[in-house]
Amino acid sequence: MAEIPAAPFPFTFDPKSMALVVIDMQRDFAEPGGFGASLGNDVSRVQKIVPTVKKLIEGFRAAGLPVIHTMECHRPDLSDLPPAKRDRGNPTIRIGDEGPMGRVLIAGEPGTAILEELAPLPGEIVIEKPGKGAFYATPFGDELKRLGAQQLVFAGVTTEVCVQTTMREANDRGYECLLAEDATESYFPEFKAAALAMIRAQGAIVGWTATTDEVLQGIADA
Ligand code: TIU
Repeated sequence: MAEIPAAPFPFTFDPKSMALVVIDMQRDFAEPGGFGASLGNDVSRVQKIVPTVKKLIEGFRAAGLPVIHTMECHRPDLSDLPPAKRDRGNPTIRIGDEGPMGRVLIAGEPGTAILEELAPLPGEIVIEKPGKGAFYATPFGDELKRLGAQQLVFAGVTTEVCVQTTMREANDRGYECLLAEDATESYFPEFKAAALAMIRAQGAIVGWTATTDEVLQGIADA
C-alpha cells in the first residue's frame, strides 16, 4: 500500500483502486452570468483554483489513473428538476431559464459545460447529476464498481455543497475519500474551512484532506 501524508493521519491507498473525482467545474459555477452568480456569489473564487485542479487532473492522467468528472445539470424538459429545487430562494434567474450562457444548468447548454481548461478527455467518465450528491439518480456507483475504485480523491466545487455531499455519500458506501484542499473552493471561505475541519474530525469521520502536491507526490512514490 502507498501513502499520502494527509490529515488527520496518513491516507493509505492501492494505486490499482484509486480514482480522481472532479466535481462540477462548470462555467455555470465559475463565470459571471451563470447559476453561481445568479445566487449572488463571487464566482472569481472558483476561477482561482482552476490551475490547481488542472495540475491534479494531469497528475492522475500521467499516472494512468482514472479521472471522473461530474456536472450538476437537468434535462431540457425539467423532468428531473423538483419544483422545490427550482423555486428555492430568490435567484436573478432560475434553473432552466435563458441566461447569457444559454439555459441555466441544462444539459448541453454552453454555460453547463465543464471549463475548457479542465475538459474531459475522450473516454473519461462524465456523470450528469440532478442533485448535489453524485450518487443520486446517476450511474456513478456502477461506474466506480466497474473501475474497481475503492479510494477516491475529490476536487471541485463547492466544498460544502456538492463536494461534501458526494464525499458523505461515498463514505457511507464504503469508499475511502480524500479531499484535495487546494483544488476545492467555496463562495464562502468560512464554509470551506468548516467543511475541511468537519470532514477530518473525529478520526476522519468523513475522510482525509491533503494538498494537491502531497497527493501527486504520494502517487509518484507509489
Ligand atoms: N456544485 C455545487 O456545489 N452546486 C451548488 O449549487 N453549489 C453552491 O454552493 N450553490
